[in-house]
Amino acid sequence: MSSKNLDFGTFAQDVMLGLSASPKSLPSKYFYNSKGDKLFQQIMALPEYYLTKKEFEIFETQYESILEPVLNLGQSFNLVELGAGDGLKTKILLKYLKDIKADFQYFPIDFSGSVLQELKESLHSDFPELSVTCIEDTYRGSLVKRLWDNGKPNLILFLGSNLGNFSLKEAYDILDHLKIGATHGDFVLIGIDLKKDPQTILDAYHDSKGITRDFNLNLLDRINQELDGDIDVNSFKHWPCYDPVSGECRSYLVSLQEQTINLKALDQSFHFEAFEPIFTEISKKYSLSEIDRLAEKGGFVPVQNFTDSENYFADVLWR
Ligand code: AVI
Repeated sequence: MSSKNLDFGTFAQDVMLGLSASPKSLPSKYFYNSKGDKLFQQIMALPEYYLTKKEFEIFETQYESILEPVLNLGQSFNLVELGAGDGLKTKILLKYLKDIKADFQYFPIDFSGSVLQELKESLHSDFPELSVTCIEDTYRGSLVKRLWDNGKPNLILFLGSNLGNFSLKEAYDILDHLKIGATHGDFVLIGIDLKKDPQTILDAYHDSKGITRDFNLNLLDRINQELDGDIDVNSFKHWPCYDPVSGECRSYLVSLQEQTINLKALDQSFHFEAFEPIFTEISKKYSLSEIDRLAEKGGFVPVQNFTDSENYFADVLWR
């Protein structure tokens, strides 16, 4: 590939922009290639990564209340899921909806084609009669296109603290897009990680097995593979840090030495000073009052907050 022929918005273009910027950064959406998808599955099973377990608890114990408002509409509806992943939590809702013979269609959306393929197969074996339409797209892209729009009301799921992977400013932009996607007086259910003991949060992004480190470093592996790079992955250190004021857990890859990396596919070299960081991910946490403000400023009306027994995580239902 020649650097002159790069399409805007591609991995190559984003790497070029991110590594040329000061401070350097790489978009976290690129974690999710097939290796990254597998590593993320392992992260979700880690004892330190409480987020998945807490949200699972909320779904297991409160699925009826979560679904009550949309079922009370008394009509056929769409269950739309942004960033569906393995659909593990959603399957709890799907099972209940199937048991009560609810009339609905499921639209899982994910940026990762391989994740969608796996989800499609597992849904086919778990719920053979379910009407499923997979959409491979970004959050914003899918919300603007609204491929699911068949005039029926929607319950849009945005689970797993995916909103946390955006800064506050970007989160408002996502909420603006959610309003475009939620046109029929729809409901949105958003999974949000709550502020808590900073150590608990930091441990979730600095696990003892080093899986999160590998997940972060996989960005450099991916650059090596896809852009013909010569990066020595071991010369970078995974460095997460949590700021209890902003609620931002920010992850970096810090160059342990002064070095120049070469990306042949881009015809480009990038220089790193010793201990120069690449910012790779934000995982933002909110308090319940900050969530109320988010709803109000974002133009949504809170319907109900669902939290786990330790108040670690919240799934908030808005209209
Ligand atoms: C997908 N996302 C909500 C995860 C998070 O917690 O920010 C991604 C992740 N990054 C490191 N561990 C997990």
